[in-house]
Parts: sequence; C-alpha cells; structure tokens
Amino acid sequence: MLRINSLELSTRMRKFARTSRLTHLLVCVLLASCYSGSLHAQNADTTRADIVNYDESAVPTYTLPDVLLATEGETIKNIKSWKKKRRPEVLALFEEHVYGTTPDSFDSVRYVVSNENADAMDGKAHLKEVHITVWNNGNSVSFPLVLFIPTKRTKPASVFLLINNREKTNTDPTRTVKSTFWPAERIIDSGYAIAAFHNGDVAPDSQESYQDGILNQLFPDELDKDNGMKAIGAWAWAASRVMDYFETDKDIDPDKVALVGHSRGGKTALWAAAQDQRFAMVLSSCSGSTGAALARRQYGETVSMINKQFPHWFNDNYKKYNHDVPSLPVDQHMLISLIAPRPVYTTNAMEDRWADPYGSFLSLVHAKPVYDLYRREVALPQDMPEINTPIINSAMGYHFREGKHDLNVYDWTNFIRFADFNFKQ
Ligand code: GTR
Repeated sequence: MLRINSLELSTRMRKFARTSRLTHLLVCVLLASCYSGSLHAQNADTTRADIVNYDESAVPTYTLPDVLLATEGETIKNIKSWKKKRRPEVLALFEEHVYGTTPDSFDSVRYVVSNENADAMDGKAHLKEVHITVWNNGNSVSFPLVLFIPTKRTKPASVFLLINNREKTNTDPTRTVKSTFWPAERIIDSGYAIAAFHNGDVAPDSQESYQDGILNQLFPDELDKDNGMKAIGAWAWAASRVMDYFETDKDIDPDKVALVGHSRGGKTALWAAAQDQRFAMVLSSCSGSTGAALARRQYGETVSMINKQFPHWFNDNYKKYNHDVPSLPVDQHMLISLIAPRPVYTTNAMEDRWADPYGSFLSLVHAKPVYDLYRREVALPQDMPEINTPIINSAMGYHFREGKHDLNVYDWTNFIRFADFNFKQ
C-alpha cells in the first residue's frame, strides 16, 4: 500500500503552494461561486467533501490502492499476469464503480463520406467528412467525423483524433473558423492527419437529455443499470467507432491513432483508451476529477462535487462514494495504468487549481510501476516539474503550463513533439 501524507510534499510543491496561495484563494472564491455556489446554498449541513480545498496542508493522509496487488492478494510481477489477471480486474472495477459498462456489440455500421475535398487547406490536405451510422435492434444513430489528411506523405498518416466537447465551430471543416482548440493547419504542417467528432452528437451533455443519443436508441438497457454507461461512457464508445472507421481508411495508419481530449473530453479520452487498446497514444488536457487527478486528495473538484453537478457523466454506483472516497476500490493512477505500455501525456494549467495539477502529476508517478513491467522508458521526475517544462522524451509525458483551463497551441505543440518522439522513434 502506498501511504501518502501531505507533509511529505516536495519542497518545490510547498513553495508553489505558498507562492500561489493568493491565486488559490481567488480561484477558490470564483469557483465556489461559479461551480459550487448551489452546493453551498443547498447544503445547510455542508460536509467536508463539499468545500473546495485549495490548501495542500489540508489534503488528507490517504492510502492508494496498489495497482500491482491483485484482489486475491497476489503481487503482479510480470506482463503476463498483469495482462491476464490484474488488468482485467482493474478495468472491471472502473466499469462497475465509475464509468459504467460498455456494450461490446451492435448489429451493423455504415460509413458514408458525405463531403470530400482533395484540395483543402490550399492543397495541403485532403478533407473527408464521414457519417458513421450504427444500428442496433432496429434503431440507428448517426454522427459526423471531420478528417483532414496531409497530401504530402509517402505512407498512411498517423492521426490525432479530438473528442470535441466545446462548440462545433472549433472543428469547422470549411476552415472559415480557425480555433486554437483544434489548430488543424498546424497539425497538417507537422505531417499528421487530424480528426474530430462532437460529443453532443452521440450523447447530449445535459442532465436532462443525455439519454437522447446512443443510450435511448441503441443501448436502452444501460439506463436501467446502476453500473450502466452514461454520457462519458457513450462518448468513449463513439471514439472506438471512429477507430473502427480508421481501420477501413487506407489513408490512415490504424496503428498510430492518438486520442486527444480536453477536460470532460480528457476524462473520456483516458477511459476510451483504457478500454480500447487499439488507441496507440492518449493526450489528455486538464482532465481533473475522474480524469487524471487522484480522487483521494480531495483537492479542487471532488467526487461529490462532480457527481452533483454532472450526474449524467458517471454511473450511479459512483455516487455511493460521494462522501466515502477512501472506500473507492480504485483511484485514477489505475486508470492511467490501463493505458500502459502505450504512451500517455497529460497536462495541467496554473490557473486551473480545480483540476488538481499536483494530484494529476502524482497519478502518472503512481501508474509508472506498470510501465516499468513493460520496461518502457519513463523520464518522469519525482517532483512536480517546473512551469512550462514539458516532459517529452518519455513513454509518460506531462506539462504544467501557465495560463488557464484550456487546450491551446502550446498544448498541441507539445503533443506533436511527444508523438514525434513516440511514433517515429
Ligand atoms: C467543469 C467540470 C470539470 C471539467 C470542466 C470541463 O465544469 O467541473 O470536471 O470537466 O467542466 O469539461 O471543461
């Protein structure tokens, strides 16, 4: 068992905590009013878990479940028993207690290229707009995929696939709108293809209507189960359907698909890649609670807060842990471990205490033993890296940048560097 006490924090982290206390306070007040104002108002008997904590010294002492200790008590020492025993066990725990089950079949699928332009971006890219339609039990759901493939290349392209959780204009196929959230021209210039689908086309991101997509239409049984999939599970399922499509497109190298997501999309990207090992790489931006951040630290957004504000994201079982995080049979380092040995890169931003940067970095550190089983070279420092000091030449990458909760050109630039290192080496 790994016992961690906030008093054992690195000197750097304490200095960071001290110097940014004012920012913490400010952000705390802002977030308390933006995100959890209703929580404070709702709960006359506000429990500890409902107060936003931005104070490192108030992080409780916690014990992380050991990622290499199987339920029956066996310590996992090699890849074979990790793959056969512990990995399926950890995956099942996340399904049961957090993200929900994912149906493993459907009746049929069809891909229709509804628009194509072999001369997009001044001839630099080939645009394909593809409609992916999935049928199950007589019902169907269709969602669009936008894909730009570099024209100058000698072999099928490696691709970044973004789960777009913001406005659809961010991934404008006409390129009238050019967004730093999805800097498609920059990616094409680097030799990669870039793709995106919108999460809302698969399951609306709303407590009232999240069912009105694949859940009602294709998998209504999930809605009756305490461990049934909800919106994040549905978005992850859609990422796998895009992967299915990539396997049929001769312009794409299906062995080099990097899944990208920001915030709720970043949580989804991690969960999708944990389940679907065809994703060769994951890049998860500012994913925070129930993404990369360790739940047991209860720093920034907690399990209770996320479940109250977004009850449609995770399964119903997860709500049982709102005020009992220590009894969760998993923590988020175990989610990262499910990605091993594939390269994973996570990010945090200085002005985004809500996503617990230090707790997200620690997740990588505590998932590393599984990468070690595979003898992957991991160049993570023991301490939180300095601001704007990305860790690139490594199977586990990370940066903690200045600025706010976002996915921006700095992030993408480092994603490209990380992909260059891991795909081309
Ligand atoms: C916040 C939520 C975070 C994060 C973010 C986002 O409101 O509390 O967990 O997912 O939204 O998706 O931008």
